[in-house]
Amino acid sequence: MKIERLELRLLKLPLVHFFETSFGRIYDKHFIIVRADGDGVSGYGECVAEQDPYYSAETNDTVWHIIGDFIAPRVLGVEFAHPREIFPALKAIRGHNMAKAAVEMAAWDLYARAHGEPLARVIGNGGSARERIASGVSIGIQDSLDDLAAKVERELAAGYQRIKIKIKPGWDVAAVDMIRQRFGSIRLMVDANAAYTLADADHLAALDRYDLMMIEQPLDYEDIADHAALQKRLTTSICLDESIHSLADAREAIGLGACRIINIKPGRVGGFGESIRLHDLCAAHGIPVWHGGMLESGIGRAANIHLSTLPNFSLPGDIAGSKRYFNPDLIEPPIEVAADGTIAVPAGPGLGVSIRTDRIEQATRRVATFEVGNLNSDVVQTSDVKLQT
Ligand code: OSB
Ligand code: MG
Repeated sequence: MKIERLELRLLKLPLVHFFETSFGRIYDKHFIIVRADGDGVSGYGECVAEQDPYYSAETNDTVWHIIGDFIAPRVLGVEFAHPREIFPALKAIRGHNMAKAAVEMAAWDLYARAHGEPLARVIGNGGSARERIASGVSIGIQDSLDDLAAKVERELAAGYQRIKIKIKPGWDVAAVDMIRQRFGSIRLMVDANAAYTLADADHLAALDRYDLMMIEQPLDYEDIADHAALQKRLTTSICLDESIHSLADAREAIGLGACRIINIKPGRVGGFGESIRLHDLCAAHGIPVWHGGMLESGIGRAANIHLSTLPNFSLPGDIAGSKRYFNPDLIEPPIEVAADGTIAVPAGPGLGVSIRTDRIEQATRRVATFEVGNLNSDVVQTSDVKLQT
């Protein structure tokens, strides 16, 4: 496969409902879509970097810079036998996994489309992949416990197989207690997005009596050692999200007993190639994984569904229906969850969904294109589209 042209678009799309984590509240999603042209087809990738460096150090602006100045020159016009060769080809660039993953995702889609195969088959090396994936929801911090109860009720009625709520100091034990009292023994978990420290261990241990599936990323985003100490003091399983940036991080976390479960987000680890290796490493150590979410549009969401067909994705992921996020979505048909809380894996080539380029165009705030032979800034087309307010 060979990428002849890369196009970056920075999009702004309003969220159907605001999303609040321990980092704060957002009403709109600002994100980059990558289109890769080559081998007579186009592939799409979605970047999970956000406007602010809160979930991760990367932002849309750092991604724009790293792709344009460092990734594009290393992939354009280069013959790759398989998209899994792309991450190793970017080894000289330290970090910036979200930027790498966005380009790599477009390359996987391009490769799968050029071969007329669904992405899931390429990811699974042609093996028979599952046709549906188990879906859960992530419910942000709400203005009141009543608002939270209304949300949980709606998502359970929609069929979702597990509920995750975001927690932070001041919005934790009482929220979980309320859900257990009102909704009984549903599959429930919490995600702290690094809002606590080891000094909160006794407070967090108060969650042990609620039979949670797991507590996700309670401590610092780079920490592994304190998580290991905390896991010894909790009966609830710890799941790491932010702390796992690489296979080396996962090996260390598993070795130290810092978690019993790992959340996989391709953007966090540098793409599908690394996600597959991480999935396999966890499988070899008896660590179940599930697919995380970053409020993706249908493009990233479809890709996540394909990856989730691998066998050790044995817990419901944060991959829910399009209409919880964007209306309309950037794809047709939108991703939908069935009454049994599962989502069908799109069956067509590549991502298996059609891309609504008109909607992408409408949401675009900035465009840049990079072509073989047109790599210096004189010929790179960067135009700032006037912001609509
Ligand atoms: O920690 O899993 C997270 C969204 C943005 C940043 C971090 C996280 C999340 C979610 C949302 O939990 C999951 C979803 O896409 O629904
Ligand atoms: Mg998380």
